Amino acid sequence: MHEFEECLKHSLDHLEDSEVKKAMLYSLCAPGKRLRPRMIYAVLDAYGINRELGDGCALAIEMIHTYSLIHDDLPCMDDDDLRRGRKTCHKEFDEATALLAGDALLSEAFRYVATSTKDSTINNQLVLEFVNNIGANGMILGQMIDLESENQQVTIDVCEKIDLLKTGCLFALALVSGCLIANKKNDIEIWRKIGFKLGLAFQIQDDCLDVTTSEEILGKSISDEKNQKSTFVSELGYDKSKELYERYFNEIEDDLKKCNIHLKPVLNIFSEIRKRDH
Ligand code: GRG
Repeated sequence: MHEFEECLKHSLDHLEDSEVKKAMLYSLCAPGKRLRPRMIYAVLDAYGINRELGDGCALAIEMIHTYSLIHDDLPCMDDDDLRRGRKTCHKEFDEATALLAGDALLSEAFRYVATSTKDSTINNQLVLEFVNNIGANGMILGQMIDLESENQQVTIDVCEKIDLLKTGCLFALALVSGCLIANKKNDIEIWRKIGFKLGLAFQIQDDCLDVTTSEEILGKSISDEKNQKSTFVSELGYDKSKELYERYFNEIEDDLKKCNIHLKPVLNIFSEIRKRDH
């Protein structure tokens, strides 16, 4: 992933120097796990396709993920101070610059998606997948329902919907993008299903980590309790939540084994996620 870090560092070289560019790079190059780009590369590896073909979408999805984190941390959302082991973007710069940095990362992402392969039909399909998964039927809708649920006790079904939209959509998008770039259209819906289940498992695991792990290790503020948000752990308890996400991880492995691909690269990243401590 060393090369990907270099790609990230240079991904905004075409922009004029400015405070907003500084803020974009500050958040983009902060030490994240790069899970979504790595999922794209893992799907390409699984089909034996050259990884470099995934660079455009890998940069784009990390930009979109970073934009969502910058906005999620703003005072009008979760109002957090710590992200990826550093001060949040609005604490390091200011609110207006952080808002613009998020907006600009979203815009720049589409430069990379629209030009990601040599095949314009595939590029168009990728753009639509991005829009569907990150927009007001996807990640944004998840954030809206999440904000509306603050200070209220919501059902497990609502918690599940929020997690599928906020986290599952980007995971599904990463896996489906890899599949589209590999030109394996018949497999798209299998990857989508795996991505959503993985997002749900990841988010329930995140709720569990929030109660067992410190902010120092997580590298982010833990604000669900402060913001009175219902989570799987608050509704089901820790043990049942852990049982549930372990069951989802097992089901994901079973689903994967049904695919006619070289499993190792994808299993590796999924088992790394399963074992994570932050
Ligand atoms: C347009 C105002 C506006 C908002 C955008 C904020 C937002 C919509 C959506 C929020 C999405 C969000 C923050 C979901 C949580 C997703 C999540 C699991 C984040 C942590 O992912 P990791 O652990 O983080 O992969 P790193 O830092 O390792 O990349």
